[in-house]
Amino acid sequence: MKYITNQVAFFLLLTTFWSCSTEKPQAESPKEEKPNIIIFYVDDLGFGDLSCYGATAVNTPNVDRLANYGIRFTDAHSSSATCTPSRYSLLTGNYAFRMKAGILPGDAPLLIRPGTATLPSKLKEVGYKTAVVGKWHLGLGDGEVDWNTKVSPGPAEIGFDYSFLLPSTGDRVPSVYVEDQRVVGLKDGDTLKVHFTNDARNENPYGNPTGISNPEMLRQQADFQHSGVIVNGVSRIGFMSEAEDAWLKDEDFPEVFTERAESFIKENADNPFFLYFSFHDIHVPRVPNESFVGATDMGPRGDAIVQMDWMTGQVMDVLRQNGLEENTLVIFTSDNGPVLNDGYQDEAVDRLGEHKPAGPYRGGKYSIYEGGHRMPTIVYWPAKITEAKVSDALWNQLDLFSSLGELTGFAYDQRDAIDSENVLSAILGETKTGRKEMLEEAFTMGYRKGDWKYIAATDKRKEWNSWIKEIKNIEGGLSIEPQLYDLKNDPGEQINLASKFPEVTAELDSLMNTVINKSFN
Ligand code: NG6
Ligand code: CA
Repeated sequence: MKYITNQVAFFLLLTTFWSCSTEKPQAESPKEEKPNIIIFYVDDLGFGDLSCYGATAVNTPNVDRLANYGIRFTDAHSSSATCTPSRYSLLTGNYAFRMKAGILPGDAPLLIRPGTATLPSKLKEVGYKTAVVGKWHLGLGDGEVDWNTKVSPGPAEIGFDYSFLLPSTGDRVPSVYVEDQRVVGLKDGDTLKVHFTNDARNENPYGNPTGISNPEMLRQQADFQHSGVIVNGVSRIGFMSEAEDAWLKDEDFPEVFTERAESFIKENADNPFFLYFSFHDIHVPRVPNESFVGATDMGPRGDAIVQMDWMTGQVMDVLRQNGLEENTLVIFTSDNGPVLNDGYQDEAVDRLGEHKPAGPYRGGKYSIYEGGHRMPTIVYWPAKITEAKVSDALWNQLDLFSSLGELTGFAYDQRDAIDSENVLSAILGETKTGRKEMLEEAFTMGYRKGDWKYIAATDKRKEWNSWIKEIKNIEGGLSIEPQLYDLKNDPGEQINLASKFPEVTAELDSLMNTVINKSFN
């Protein structure tokens, strides 16, 4: 796409909506080969943020189409309520607490060590070509990275044949693209300098404009953490200087990422491929392409959802045009729950209206409550899933490791992915029975058994809990009292039954500790 005008965009949206709601996936001749696999991984998209999950203030026809012909899950989870831990689990089949992994800084070393069994490394063993396109946030290199040379280790060392990355997050330096572990657009003689700090009030070693020194240059005002170097009129976390031609422009994301996905798909049309397509949207800073500005009444956050939906549609079109849609297993989901104010003043709070980003659930990003990790999740595969269903099967993204192992026949040692359960039949909608039990992790631990939800008491991070309530209006769920909820009758986790059912509380605590104490390979 070159930049399109608002009117054309609106027309496209309308026609896409029309074609999406009526057009059935084309029946191509079924293939015996292994299916291609695409994971669409949205950033910070909440349970209530899609029209197929009940949103009315935003329209997501391309994603809805996947739900209209696939399985729409109502109790599928990310392993955590923030980005890095969820991504770590998705790719390894293990909870992030086993690696003590939290939100990574922009200059963190590669979190998943070379030699670790990962989804892409295992899929490679059974003949897949593998790629990651989009946000990474799993660290790169071994520390003290020189961004002017090849950065290793990185995705290639943990199983990806091709990588095109936003290396950390849109709000963290380095604000550049990294393709096959080299910064894109560096010219001879350029020296990109990157200095990461979480507090922009620290001294900028490069002396170039920051949100602190030059707030008048900003398109969105930001908090102290996000007031570092100004890139494309938006301040970021950390400092960066020189090689400005390589600096990214947020508005280009939709075109840049979908083009890279398109090339990878076309190049691998004749062999099975695995594409981990990881959106920047709808994380902050939310600076959608002008084609999507005004697509909703909710401001940049709503418009970024529409942009994400458009990108999904573009990638699906490429599949269709290349006769690959029938035998591609598409998994669409998100890494953690929604947040409105995540450091920038982008009107997300003021223009929210009646929209409920977490749907009926309590909490959001950062939260152990269901809003933190119960994710909108859709599975679509025309060759195998022939009837649309809504499923309340309980499963976790870290189950994809074992489940896709079962599907594609890769061998794995359960000690490498000790938390991953094979729930393939639930994922494909053949049964509505998924996991019976599940650990939940988000700054504390919780445990699900059937409809019971337990949250362990903790006396840690009290200040953090009050801070996210005060600043972000998100309930983290940390409490010095144990919590027990009956999700069937109380999905919004309002009535704490821990003292009424002490034996259930004790049982779930003990089950939770059994999982925590499992030993890693
Ligand atoms: C936090 C950032 C937030 C976001 C988050 C990571 C605050 C004040 N700041 O440190 O803006 O970048 O890290 O988000 O909360 S994630 O989706 O990548 O985990
Ligand atoms: Ca996230």
